[in-house]
Amino acid sequence: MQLINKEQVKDWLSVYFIMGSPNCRKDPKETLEEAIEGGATLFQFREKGANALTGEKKWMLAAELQDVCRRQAIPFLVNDDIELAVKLEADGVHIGQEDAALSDVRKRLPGRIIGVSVHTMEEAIKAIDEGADYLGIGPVFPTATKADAQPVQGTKLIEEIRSAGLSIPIVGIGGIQAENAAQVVSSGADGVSVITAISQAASPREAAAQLKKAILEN
Ligand code: TZP
Ligand code: MG
Repeated sequence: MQLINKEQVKDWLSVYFIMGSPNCRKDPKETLEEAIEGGATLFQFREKGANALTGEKKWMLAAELQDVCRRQAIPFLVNDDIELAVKLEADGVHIGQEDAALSDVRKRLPGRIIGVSVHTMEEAIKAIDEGADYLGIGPVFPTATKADAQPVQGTKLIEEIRSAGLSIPIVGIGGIQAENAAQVVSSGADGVSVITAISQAASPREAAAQLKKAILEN
């Protein structure tokens, strides 16, 4: 049985901010605070890439950012690291195809949000059957943020999933900015997830507000 309300998840996905310390132009805590003030609706802690923190330092940053999310009342998700999510009692996790199996993650985090990255219809159907709470689909547009990203796929898979009548919450990812966000939502996604558009902006607050505006106007 699905414990998490699908409509609530769809709302949370609208302006979904993802980052870790290597992505930020300013201090990560300040970046996140500003992003939420501007309209970010969900946060995923993704500490990856060159100079990513590990061990105790990673956990401390995660706890600090979780605290920001709690104070500003948005859910805090962890990318990949199930141990960290369990230890912090995070609101959920996001896993890729190479990460832990969804059924195992569900056992460790009952009642939490579990998002899964999918790149094909087969992967989407499998994730839905296994009880994913939302699907992350991309890269929609070219991105320089994820070195091992799959080929750019536009909005094709999002459209296919909706054409098949599947109503699972979906968020697009990869190269999304305020200028192209509406295109992602009009293809059938419930929201956009971004790293660079907010974390590298001179004003993360303004960047999140612009994304929110683009989604709402759609
Ligand atoms: N997965 C697919 S593309 C991507 C991830 C994590 C990176 C998205 O980053 P940006 O900076 O918003 O393009
Ligand atoms: Mg992963």
